[in-house]
Amino acid sequence: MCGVIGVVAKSEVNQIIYDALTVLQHRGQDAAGIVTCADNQFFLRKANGLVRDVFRTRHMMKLRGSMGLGHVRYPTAGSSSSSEAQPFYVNSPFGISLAHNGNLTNTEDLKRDLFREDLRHINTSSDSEVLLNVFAHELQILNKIVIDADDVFAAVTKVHQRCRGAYAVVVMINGYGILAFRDPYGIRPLVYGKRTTAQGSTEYMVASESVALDSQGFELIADVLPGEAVFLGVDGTLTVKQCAVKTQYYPCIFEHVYFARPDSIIDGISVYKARLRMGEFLAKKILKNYPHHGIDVVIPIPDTSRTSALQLAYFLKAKYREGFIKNRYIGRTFIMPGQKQRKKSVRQKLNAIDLEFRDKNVLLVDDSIVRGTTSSQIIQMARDSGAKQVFFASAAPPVRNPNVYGIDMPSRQELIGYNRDNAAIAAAIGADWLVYQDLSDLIASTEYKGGAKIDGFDASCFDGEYITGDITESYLNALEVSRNDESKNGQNLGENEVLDIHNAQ
Ligand code: PIN
Repeated sequence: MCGVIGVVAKSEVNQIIYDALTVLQHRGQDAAGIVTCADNQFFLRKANGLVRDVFRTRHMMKLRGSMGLGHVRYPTAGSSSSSEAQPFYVNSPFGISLAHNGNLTNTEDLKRDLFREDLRHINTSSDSEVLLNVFAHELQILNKIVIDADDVFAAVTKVHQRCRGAYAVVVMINGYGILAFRDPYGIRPLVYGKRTTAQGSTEYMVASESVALDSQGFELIADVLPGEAVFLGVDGTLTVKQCAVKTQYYPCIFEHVYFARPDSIIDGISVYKARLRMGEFLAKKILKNYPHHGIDVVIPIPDTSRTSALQLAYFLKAKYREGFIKNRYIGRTFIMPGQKQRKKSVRQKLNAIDLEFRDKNVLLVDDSIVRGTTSSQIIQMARDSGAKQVFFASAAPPVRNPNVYGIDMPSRQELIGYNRDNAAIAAAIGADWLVYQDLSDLIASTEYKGGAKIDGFDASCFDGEYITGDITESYLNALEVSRNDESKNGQNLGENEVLDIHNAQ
């Protein structure tokens, strides 16, 4: 998962992009980058690390210009080295830079075609570099010295014809402006907004989540629709066009479960409201399945599940307590490479308040169970703190399938829900009983008056249905090989990366 930003303004944009990236930091803590453009020159700074570590004053001073892009990266298989941090750049035509959230599912075919037919060389294993070169090629073969928004949209139409998978993209074209587009299913989120300067001119921002707009004083205009492209010209113009021949609105439901910030509105759906409703549906299921549940206290596993747990407790008429305190200076467990590190970090990250557990029947709530490693350790912590019985509720259904659209889920073998039924998962994590959200209820959580006008959700990690229609068993098997922890460790996630960061001083 990644976060992208694009800004076209009337004055320097480096600070706005930096600040907006810190607001999107939850979407990726692996690498960060900013590219700006001034006087027909691009200025780029990107490296592994958090936004606050990657950009020093000396970098910011060099990031000149009134338009630019920003990116934060989540580590996905094959994209962990600092050379694969984004934005990417190609010099021809015009000078183009691109940042991307998502994952292409036909990268290998595209790479081959780019090399053999388009005579373009791809120098990394990043699908974003592939995407950039496909776009650049399609713009180049229009053979125009001067282009307009329609030419840019024509190139996007070709990108849709060639690229499969999930992509929410921002592109900066030297001398022209910033383009944003979303794949024909709208799998990954993308919004745009505007603000007015004191002098009365309009500035635009594109971002993965509306919270980035809010924080910088931009007012949300709309979500970029599936297949749609938005062009923000350097002259202050905004042009929107549908570029895909066939579209279906199928955003990723995992954004609502876990990834997005609760104060974001994605595709017209409030993430916070959806999470509240997840808790309500879970409570109803518990009351139905365990009418004599005997739960004394509902305790969230911080942070994401708090919203659902609060509503769950309310509908169960049970107490809600903060039983685990999080060390806020440790990164998210979910993104850490290597099982050993992952196991070690749970206790470093959370500490139990014994009094809230002692002699109580406790319902622990988490947003999802992926590998089950966190859940089993936390259940053990609850028991160590004196809980009588420990029940567990997951605001999402069992994760049984890998994600191919840009969320770095582990391989199937590593998913605790793979080939296990509910009872086996409960036993594996050590819960007295375990309740999962039904997928129909998860979907219903996002439905409310004034909510989204979508066709459905990409819920492939729960139901195994891949909306792009190109995910075969052999694709999943190949993914398996690239995603297991051994292979990730074999890549550049080791000590060298730490050195890279320090050397970039
Ligand atoms: C963590 C959110 N959430 C917690 C991410 C853990 C699965 N895990 C997915 C649960 S936070 S495991 O709220 O953003 O801090 O099942 O893989 O062990």
